[in-house]
Amino acid sequence: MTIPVQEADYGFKTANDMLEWLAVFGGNEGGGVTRLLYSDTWLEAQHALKGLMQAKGLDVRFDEVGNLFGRRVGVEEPESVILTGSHIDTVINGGKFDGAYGIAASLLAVERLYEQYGPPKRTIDVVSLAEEEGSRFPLTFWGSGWITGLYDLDQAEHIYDQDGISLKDAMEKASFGATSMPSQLKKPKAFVEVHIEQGPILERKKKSIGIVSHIVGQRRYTVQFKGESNHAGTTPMTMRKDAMRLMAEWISFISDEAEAMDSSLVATVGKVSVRPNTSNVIAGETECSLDVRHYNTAVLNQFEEKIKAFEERARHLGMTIIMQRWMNVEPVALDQTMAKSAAEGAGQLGLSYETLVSGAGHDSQVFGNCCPTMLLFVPSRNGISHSPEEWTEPEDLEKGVVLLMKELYKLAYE
Ligand code: HGY
Ligand code: MN
Ligand code: MN
Repeated sequence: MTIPVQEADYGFKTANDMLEWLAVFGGNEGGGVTRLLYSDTWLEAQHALKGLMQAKGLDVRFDEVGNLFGRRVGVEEPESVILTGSHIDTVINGGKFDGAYGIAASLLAVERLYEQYGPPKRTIDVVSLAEEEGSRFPLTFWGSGWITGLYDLDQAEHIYDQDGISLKDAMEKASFGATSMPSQLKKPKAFVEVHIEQGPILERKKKSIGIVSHIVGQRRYTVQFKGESNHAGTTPMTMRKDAMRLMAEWISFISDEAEAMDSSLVATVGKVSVRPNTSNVIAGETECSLDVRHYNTAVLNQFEEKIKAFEERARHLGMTIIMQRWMNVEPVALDQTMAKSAAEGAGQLGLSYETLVSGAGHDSQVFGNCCPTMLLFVPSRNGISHSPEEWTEPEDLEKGVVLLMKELYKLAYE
């Protein structure tokens, strides 16, 4: 496949300019962006970023799964690697800031540090991580999970997207997988990620920077409801095994339970499918997603028990519910020393900041279990994300870059 690389002069001086350019890859009507793992738009974006990194004088390479690295080699401790970046993939019709901003901010920070101070003592790798969202395949953090050893390649064989394409086949079609060049899978000395908050706290509290202390635990499930297809006109209400009605009841039940159980617990059904999905047929089978999050594992366990109890109701109606958990990421506390350093840095720069828990999942929660990790936020307008309405003011984007520069200087130059 020839990769059409968007011609650009690469002279970006702001994150906003770089994000406008990057949003072309996978840009949808109405301003949203869709870049699903190993899709053509994903591949174009990674290759365009490779061109940008090369134009900035970085040594570039891909690893087996398609993570893209742009390296500034350290002159004193080249083996000591500070990794900074975020993910290039998006949700379907998402915004242009989620993930991409962290890559843009890291590229700008590394470029400005080099212009001002020359090469670092320790190596800095800017990384465009292949996948974080779990938007195409029932798996998340494929990029950071590969680097940290959470995943190996044969796991890709038995995971399929909704068109029945395996992660392995999609990876190899994009020229990655075991066939590609071996990467230096080294444990980074630290990981630093800058990301939009995707929530309302910084805007509401009028703070420029979020310093993340913890990232919530996250569980994702596929839930199947099995009843019996039948005629919509001749089947009395009391004689139905209506999988659509059961799913609707279940969604109301789990939502009410989550609201009642704990004000920090969130449970979301974002995706449904119906078979045979015909207006004059009682649905015999339905399926939905479930995304559950909380900063305390005990609450996640308690909620899981609670919703399993609903299966008794289904049996009583002569129907079945099958709940399959395909993701279970524990809550993670990020490095307190790095968080304290970021607070000092923000203070020295005159940037207001707030320490907070992230309700959104991030690659930082994968790296947080492998090396000292720092996650910084910039405000999201109206707290909106995973939507074409996602927006952060250019001056807020810039504040994130300036603080990232300061923290990378401490990690790689001092
Ligand atoms: O879903 C999340 O929290 C993240 O945006 N992937
Ligand atoms: Mn993200
Ligand atoms: Mn996201």
